[in-house]
Amino acid sequence: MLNLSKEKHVEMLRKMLEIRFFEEKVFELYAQNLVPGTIHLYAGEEAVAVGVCSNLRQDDYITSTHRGHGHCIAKGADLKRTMAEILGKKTGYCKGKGGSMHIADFSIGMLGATAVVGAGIPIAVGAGLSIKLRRTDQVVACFFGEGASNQGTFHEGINMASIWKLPVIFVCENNLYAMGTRQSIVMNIENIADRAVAYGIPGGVVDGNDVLAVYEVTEKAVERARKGEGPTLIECKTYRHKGHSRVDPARYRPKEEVEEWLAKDPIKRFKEKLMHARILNEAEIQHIEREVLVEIEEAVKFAIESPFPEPEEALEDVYA
Ligand SMILES: Cc1ncc(C[n+]2csc(CCOP(=O)(O)OP(=O)(O)O)c2C)c(N)n1
Repeated sequence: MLNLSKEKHVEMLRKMLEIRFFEEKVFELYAQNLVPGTIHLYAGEEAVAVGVCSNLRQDDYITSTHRGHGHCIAKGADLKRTMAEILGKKTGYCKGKGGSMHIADFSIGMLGATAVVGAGIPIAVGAGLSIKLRRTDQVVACFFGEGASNQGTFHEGINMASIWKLPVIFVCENNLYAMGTRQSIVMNIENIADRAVAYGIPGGVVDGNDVLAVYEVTEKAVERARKGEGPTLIECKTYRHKGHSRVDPARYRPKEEVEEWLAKDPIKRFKEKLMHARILNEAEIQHIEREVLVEIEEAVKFAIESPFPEPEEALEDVYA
């Protein structure tokens, strides 16, 4: 266990549960035809977003991906407004016009999810440059998948962040597949973190299903970034529990592989660790779970009862 307070451990477990229960609910709501557009669920990868964001201050930034609900929640997004946006409602973060893949909340440093694979990377580098020019000690955590690490944006962005020593933590969420494409088909390396060498920055692989391990490596990267020493590339090995998007049954994944990763469920493992270290007992964990379920139910109720935007509002807040 790490030398963290009981409150911090509880906060991390609570955030992971919020993400899991939120995603389970979104999965159900989609089946009820209440979600316009598609969704990409983060269930199974909670330890990454929570391990990273638990090191960040409110004024630090993150950039996200098409699989962004977990990043939003980990950075402190409002569950009600997030759910409302996914359901296309007026009370959502983008007034119901952005949907699942475009949630942003500048007040908590969440610079935005994006449907364009790899597009969050240059945004993070730009935010890093702005921090450097403003001479603050903020940092940016930039989430992206291993598929995105084959995009030009990754190579150009990481190079620029390196030469200018920008305070960016590049967090590669390696869930083994980009849509249905296994990493080994499109890359001749096993670890994306090896790419750090090419840009002269530290890089490392971490068990992305172990929230404390992710926390620990991020802590060092954040410290380095705050001191003005530049970026770090962290590769988190993890696995999405569901298909790429809601309509993907993920039949391309071998059954044994799915079972192996389900057994390494990050929430189950964290709960076991907490109980083993006597930080929380089973009853306390169940109590937190019940509280989180209520929170999620309230978010769903809020979203369902909220109105859709009016047709006249269609062109408001549109920039391009
Ligand atoms: C520029 C661009 N190319 C292709 C796509 C289609 N696409 C959507 S998600 C995805 C796979 C992304 O894989 P990865 O970056 O590993 O993230 P993951 O879905 O595994 O979290 C692709 C190819 C896209 N949205 N944007």
